[in-house]
Amino acid sequence: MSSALLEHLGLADDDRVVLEPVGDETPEAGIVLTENPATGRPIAGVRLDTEESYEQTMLAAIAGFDRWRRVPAPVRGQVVRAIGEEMRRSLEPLGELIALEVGKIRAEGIGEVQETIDIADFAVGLSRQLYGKTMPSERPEHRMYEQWLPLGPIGVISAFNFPNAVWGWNAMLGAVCGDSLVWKPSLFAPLTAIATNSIADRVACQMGHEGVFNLVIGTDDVIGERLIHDRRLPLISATGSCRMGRHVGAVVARRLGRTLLELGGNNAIIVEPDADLDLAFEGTFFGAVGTAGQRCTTTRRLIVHESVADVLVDRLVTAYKGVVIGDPLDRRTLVGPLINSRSVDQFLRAIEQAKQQGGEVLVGGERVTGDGFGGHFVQPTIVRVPASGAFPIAHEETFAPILYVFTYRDLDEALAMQNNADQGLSSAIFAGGMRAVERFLSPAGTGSDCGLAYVNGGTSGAEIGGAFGGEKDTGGGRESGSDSWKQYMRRQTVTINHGSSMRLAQGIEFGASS
Ligand code: UN1
Repeated sequence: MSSALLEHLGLADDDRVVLEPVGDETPEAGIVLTENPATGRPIAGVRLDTEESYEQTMLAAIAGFDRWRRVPAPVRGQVVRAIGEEMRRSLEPLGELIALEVGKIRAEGIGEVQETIDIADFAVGLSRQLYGKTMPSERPEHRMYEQWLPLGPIGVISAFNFPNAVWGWNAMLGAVCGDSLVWKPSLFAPLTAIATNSIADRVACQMGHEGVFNLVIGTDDVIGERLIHDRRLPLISATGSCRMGRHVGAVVARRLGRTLLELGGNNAIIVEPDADLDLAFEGTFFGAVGTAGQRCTTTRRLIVHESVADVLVDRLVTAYKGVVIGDPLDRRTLVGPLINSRSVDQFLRAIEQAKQQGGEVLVGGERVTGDGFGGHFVQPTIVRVPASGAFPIAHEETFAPILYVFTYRDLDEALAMQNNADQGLSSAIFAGGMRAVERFLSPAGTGSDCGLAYVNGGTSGAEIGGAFGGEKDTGGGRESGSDSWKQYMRRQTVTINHGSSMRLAQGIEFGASS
């Protein structure tokens, strides 16, 4: 399976990919092994970039930018359209590669590529809508307007869990905005990155545009640090942990660069007494179990009214018991492996701490081993939180399928619990009546404090059309839809005097003639 797939996606011929020999022995210096998390076995070796090759790529991106920014935006949109078409043709193999390399189930791998296709479509339309405003000047015979200009080569850092779509959000928007990209993907998903970037670069080059889509693969120490310190990159868009984001934010701020940070989440679903419990069940199930709990939007906390808690939780426990865990490429599987053994350790440690802090494990809580489970599998887990006392583990984002269940009596209490998290990415309420919904969405800002708020839908699975991101430790950035494109451009306010006298703003008179 894997070799045919690598062949099909052109990876077998890529200079960076080392297919043979891939054994258990430590690879030669400068090569990283990417492994299949379902088996724990290596898939291929990938050559890492060095400082020198980084510099070459950077120079290509600078030259690429200088040519690309001169291409009219709607023409750039046509290149993005062709990339979207090529992604459509590669939908299944690319989705399968994602499943193979990061362990998300096939349907979700394909869904991720679909997300890139969707943002490509969005970006094509956008390429004719990079609108600036016109504003009336206070002075006669003056005109004022703003225009949006390409920003530069931009740095993109992405995490393992969305190795294709997060690039898509940045790359498709950045490209129509006239930027070139230098992408540093996760070292857990280098093959997906190579396949993804090759598609975009090949299409762009065939249409005569070299140096727009660039890739650097390397460690955080060597390549990551170079990238974030590099003053030639006016924007660093980074997705990953809060710890990483804090570092990137500080380094880029010191050089007065721009960041777009999309970091962790500790997302909650509130379930009101009059909620449609079928919907609440489905939303929670996908939100908490999907992608084996490895989305930044994963539902980590269920805050359920005490009157419906038992019914809903019993139903979830039954469903969790029936979940098919296994090979992500097997179409029956709902839960694939975690990305690596460290994630399994963190899962086990969180469960241990939950128990020590008085939590009751209602289902799951174990690592899954045995035949066919050579990789990093764990059971989706529900923990009931003790009625009183601190429960600090629920404040941590453990990147694994653990759902903490809290109960509440009144909505204010539930809203306070939902907002009592360091991060502010995604939130949801299931409710029948509009009063609770309106309090959750209050225009005074007293409801959910998150960047994403869902009503009768779970916390994960955003469409591309909205701005995606969140507040507090989530980093404040907004990617994907709406007006997120503005972050990939620089704004210029233009004032034109088309008269024959010099008039100063604020009515100031200055000079001898007055
Ligand atoms: C992420 O986990 O970093 O809303 C992104 C979602 C997806 C994106 C998740 N569209 O769950």
